[in-house]
Amino acid sequence: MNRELASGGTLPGAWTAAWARDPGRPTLSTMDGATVTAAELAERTATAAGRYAAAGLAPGDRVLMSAAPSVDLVIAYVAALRYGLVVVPVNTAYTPAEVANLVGEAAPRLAVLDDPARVSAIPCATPDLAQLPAPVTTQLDTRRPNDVALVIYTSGTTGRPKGAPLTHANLLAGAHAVRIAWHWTAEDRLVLSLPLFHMHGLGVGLHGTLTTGASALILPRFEPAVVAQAIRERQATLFFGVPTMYHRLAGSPHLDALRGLRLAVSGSAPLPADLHAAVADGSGQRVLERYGMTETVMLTSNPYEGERRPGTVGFPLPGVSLRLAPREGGVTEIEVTGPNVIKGYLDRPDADAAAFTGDGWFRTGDLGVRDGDGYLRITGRAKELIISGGYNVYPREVEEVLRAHPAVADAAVAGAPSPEWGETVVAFVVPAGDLDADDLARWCAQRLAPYKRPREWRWIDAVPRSAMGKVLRHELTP
Ligand code: MCA
Ligand code: AMP
Repeated sequence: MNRELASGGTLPGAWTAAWARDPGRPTLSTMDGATVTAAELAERTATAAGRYAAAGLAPGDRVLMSAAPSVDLVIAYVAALRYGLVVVPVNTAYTPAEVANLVGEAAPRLAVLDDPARVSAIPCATPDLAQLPAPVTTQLDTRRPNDVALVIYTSGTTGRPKGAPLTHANLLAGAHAVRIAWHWTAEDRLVLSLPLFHMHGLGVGLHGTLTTGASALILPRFEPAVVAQAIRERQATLFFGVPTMYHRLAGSPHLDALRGLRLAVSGSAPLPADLHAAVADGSGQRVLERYGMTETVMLTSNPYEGERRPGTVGFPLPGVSLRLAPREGGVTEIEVTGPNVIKGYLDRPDADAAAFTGDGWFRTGDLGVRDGDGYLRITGRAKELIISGGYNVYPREVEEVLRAHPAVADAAVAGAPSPEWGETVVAFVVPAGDLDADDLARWCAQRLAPYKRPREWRWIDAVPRSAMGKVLRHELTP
């Protein structure tokens, strides 16, 4: 196996080495003309780390981060890792109740937020860390490869959220794997318009950029016109997006801008073959689809050189081993292992027992087959998950909110196909009294982030269930 993938190392170890190789190289920029060179990033992250130290945080402490992409956020994040903090990224769309739940689980010492009012139980700072004391000099870059860098919470089917602890070694292996596979070099310029609280934007976009010593143009949000302007004005070479972003680009007058890129990558949800074709027709860009997971960073990718086959996710990335394990009904589940894969969830032996095989492989919960040429095709999910616009919605979490409403006797949710979102959430409700969709929508709005809220409502007489009481989701027809 490639030494960089297996030997571990830490993210700051790789990043500071890249900065030292070329201190004058731009690493981060924004559309308003700000540029941060490698030397400036080294200095500004050292100063920010000094603020964490001055605030009394110690290496190993957790810091929750939930903010729109910005240079300040990147600096706060990189500084946290350099100081040895464990970052807990949280979706900015979460309601105060959802954030409070994660604060309870993760017990962070500090929250870094655009809007400090979103968290009340612990000290908060904005991404410029202005609320923290003046910096003190502190030790940096002392973490070991097997120390945890990130804890990302996923929900799933078992009530309490599960924390996926990603070590420096896991994340660095993931970054090197895509660097190698996609021929990423220090000359590349990525347009980064993904959120920085998920693996796609953070673990692929940002970590890949910093590990390679390349640069990223940080956009606060995805907008087709701005992405196109960024590609043209900055001669960008790379763009990474979820299928919804390609759908929006394809439906806009800006698709042609992708022509200027060296590589456009899609992931987080299936890229429909007709969308792949529409992007190719309108921009000449044959989007490279890849497959990954929070717990594993990236797993497979279509080839950089050679055929990028629509409807498939290609071949295992460097360092990743993949096998197809037979399941009931003649289907096969994708199981993986490699230096990129977490060793277990945080304090959740129940979740570990479900997610890992006896010989230590990770069960992805995704069903797949290899086609005649070995390309992996994802054919379905063994897990209960709806993916909307690249965001995960766990049916059980939404159902628990619906069932808690006093006028709901029972409820179930399912994903309905959507050309824009991939899937949208549809609720099937058994009323227990007078109830209308507006009431329920308001109830959900107080408790669930917008992307988790049902977009459509169906009233039914009974939720179809198995003898064990499990919702028979395939019998719900959206
Ligand atoms: C926003 N809305 C959504 C979503 N996003 N509804 C369903 N699904 C969504 N994903 C809501 C908004 O709150 C709003 O609701 C309405 O839809 C329209 O919002 P709009 O302004 O059009 O949306 P947007 O803010 O432009 O967001 C669309 C987006 C965003 C840019 C596609 O969803 C996004 O950034 N998605 C990327 C997610 C991502 O990075 N996933 C990676 C996970 P209302 O009308 O009620 O106000 S990591 C992963 O999956 C693995 C590791 C992997 O393989 O990558
Ligand atoms: P997350 O838990 O947010 O990391 O989401 C990971 C899940 O996203 C995977 O288990 C897959 O179900 C899905 N996923 C990621 N990339 C792809 C892809 N290219 N095609 C189909 N599903 C994908």
